[in-house]
Amino acid sequence: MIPGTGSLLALLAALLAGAVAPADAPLRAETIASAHMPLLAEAVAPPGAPLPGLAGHGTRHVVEMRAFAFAPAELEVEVGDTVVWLNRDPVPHTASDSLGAWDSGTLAAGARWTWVARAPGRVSYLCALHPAMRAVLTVRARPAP
Ligand SMILES: [Cu+2]
Repeated sequence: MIPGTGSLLALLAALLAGAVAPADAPLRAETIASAHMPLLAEAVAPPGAPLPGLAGHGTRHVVEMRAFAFAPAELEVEVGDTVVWLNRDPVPHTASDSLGAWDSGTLAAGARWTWVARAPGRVSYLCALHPAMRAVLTVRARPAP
């Protein structure tokens, strides 16, 4: 048997499983609580409850990790906005700034990680576990009132 064949098959099976996972699968409470820097309100939210935004502090954006890709792969937000990475795959992923400024840590299947944009800039990020998973995040300065 060729070494690595088993893990390749497992990866393929995981990909197929991810492709057919229901889009509206409910999040599990324990995965929400295990996110690295949860907003307090999110950490105590019951499973399936809508996530409260940061009241008066910008827009909430969601990036899904699905079928070994970030969706959307390009996202523009403003300073003060919140970005939530949500792992829809049956395997762990990370969202890791390629320059090392921020890192979600390992997000298990169904887990999410919330991050608030603090400064303008354009960064590429990737999954540290699957470096072919890449995306770009642009943070724009908030327009003067
Ligand atoms: Cu990954």
